[in-house]
Amino acid sequence: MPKSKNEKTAEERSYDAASRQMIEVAGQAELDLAWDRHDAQSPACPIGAKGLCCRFCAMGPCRIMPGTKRDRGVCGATAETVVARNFVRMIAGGAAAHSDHGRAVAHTFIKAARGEAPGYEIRDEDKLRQVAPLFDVETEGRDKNDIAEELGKAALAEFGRQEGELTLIKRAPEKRQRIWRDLDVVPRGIDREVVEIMHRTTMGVDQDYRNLLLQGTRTALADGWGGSMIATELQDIMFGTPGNPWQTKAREPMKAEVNLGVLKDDQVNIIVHGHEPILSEMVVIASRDPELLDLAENVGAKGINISGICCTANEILVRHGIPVAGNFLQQELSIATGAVEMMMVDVQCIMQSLTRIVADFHTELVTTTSKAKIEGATHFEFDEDDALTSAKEIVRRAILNYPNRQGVTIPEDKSEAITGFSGDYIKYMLGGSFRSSYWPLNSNIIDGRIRGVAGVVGCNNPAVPHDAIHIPLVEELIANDVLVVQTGCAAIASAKAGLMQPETAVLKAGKGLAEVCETVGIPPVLHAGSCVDNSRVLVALSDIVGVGKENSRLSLGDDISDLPVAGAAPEWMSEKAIAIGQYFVASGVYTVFGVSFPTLGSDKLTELLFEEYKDIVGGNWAFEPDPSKMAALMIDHIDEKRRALGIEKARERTLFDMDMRRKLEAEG
Ligand code: SF4
Ligand code: MSK
Repeated sequence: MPKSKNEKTAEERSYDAASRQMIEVAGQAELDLAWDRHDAQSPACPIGAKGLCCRFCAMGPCRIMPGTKRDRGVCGATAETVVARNFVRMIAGGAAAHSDHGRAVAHTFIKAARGEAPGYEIRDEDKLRQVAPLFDVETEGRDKNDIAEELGKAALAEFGRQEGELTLIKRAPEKRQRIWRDLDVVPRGIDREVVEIMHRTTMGVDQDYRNLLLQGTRTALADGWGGSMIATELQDIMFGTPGNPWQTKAREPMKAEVNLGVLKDDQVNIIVHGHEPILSEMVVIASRDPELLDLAENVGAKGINISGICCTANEILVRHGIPVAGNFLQQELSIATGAVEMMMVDVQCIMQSLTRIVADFHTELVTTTSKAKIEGATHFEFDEDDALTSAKEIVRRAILNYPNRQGVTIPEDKSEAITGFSGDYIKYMLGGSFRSSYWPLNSNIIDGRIRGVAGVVGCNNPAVPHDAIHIPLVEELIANDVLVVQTGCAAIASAKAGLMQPETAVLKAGKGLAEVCETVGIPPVLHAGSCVDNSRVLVALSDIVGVGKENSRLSLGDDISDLPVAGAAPEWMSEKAIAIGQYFVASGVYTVFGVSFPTLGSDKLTELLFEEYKDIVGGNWAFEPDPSKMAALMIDHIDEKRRALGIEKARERTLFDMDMRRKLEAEG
């Protein structure tokens, strides 16, 4: 295989066949990809990589080098302080991104309830009636739009709240809530916690790494149990809960195709990319408009093909079965196919390099929100008061761009995936509509068929081969009877690798997990949605704890930290992943990150997060870049929790060697 221009082969850069093909194509065309820029930036600054660089005031920048005369900043800040400030600012960035998404959804939700945003409606009335009482909104005898307006306002008020406790905190097990209250880390308001981090980390304020981390924890909780959870719940009510069999228009998990092979050489291809489903939902509707379909035909196309990248993709995948073109590191590759008439972006995870790459093709890059403009892109401000008109206009532009296509190279690779396992749907699959609950899950964990549950989430990162950490990790977990729940780009990686098909249970899962999956009819790897949908996992974990209250025989402890569960983000890159990791850890979940870890510059702070947190919050961080060792850490943790619960039967971990991996790949 020829080498691409910066010496690494396509095989060394990606696990995924479609991406390898497009990396080759891009290399031959001398297109500049994230991998090339990563190589150009290497070696990374070792001081910054460990969190030891501070540029928070003009006396600096200061590079802290413990053990030398540069062991403090000009202001005297220690390694602990600098690393902690950088770490909690990452949490603030991530929490702000997820939460501002939640706020945007709440705005549209209120307008939809008032009938001021044509095209949007309250679709899942059952979920509306489940969520409203959490905010003390009366539902009895009230019209759905009345309830929704009051719920939307109550949710919106959480962002600017100044005191008290965030409402959705009470969904956590009581013991967990007590832990948070004792530590004084219950979030008071979403925006307030982010602002307080920015204050505390300016020059000369909070200079105690432990105290900084407490505020980091409070802010992360404001994300997971606040902003992200509000985004997920209101989106479900407004756009439909994935797989919810109780809502008015019954739904089921969606079968969809995933990978660059979903692009069509004879249709207008529009890729939606980013995170918020508010516009993309309307673009999906607009793409079915008969007038626009006629226009497409008139320009010589056989239809309009919408597909997605990153979490906007996940949002419309789990609700409508809209195909996914790829995950984070495939955004540039999708343009390099020459088959994309328009890439429409909203917020988060959008590379500025897209403007350079579209310049070599006919693709139009369109930004749609005043929060995220990109120099060189076309800006088309989306009007949510008349969303369908905006969406139709965008689709029309894409259609008119179709005749400008030049050569097209679309990889054939795509996989089928069953997706959209919201908590409600998992409970329904396990227990049926009359006794929908996690009882069967707890029972299967107790009898050992399912060893435990792992959340594998997060991004891609050109610092490690694309998808190549995700896939072996997930395969090793399921081979060891660990049920895997996924969100974000990690979920897309598994979907592309064919791991989200029910047959995967027979082919790749351990005997016990395969038995459960076959009986229930689910794959051993469940797609739960986008990055904000990690909040679904928090609710699911609380519900699993709650089973023990209903039936002590099925108890798995009285807190999330008692459960045989673990989390991982093997290829993370975004600050949002750090916020997610911190709220999982603070909720009692052992969480392993790959790639690199941003606190390694301070032994004391790393010790706090990796070890002392076990006793303080019941969950802790770990860092391990190797997927097999990462799986071992997670399985060992799960087994430790099983032993503590008295449900561990002695068994070996299935270790993967190269022969097994080759055999699995041949079978897959
Ligand atoms: Fe340096 Fe302190 Fe200023 Fe940071 S805040 S740049 S460590 S002097
Ligand atoms: S999109 S945050 S690259 S998962 Fe949610 Fe993917 Fe990470 Fe963005």
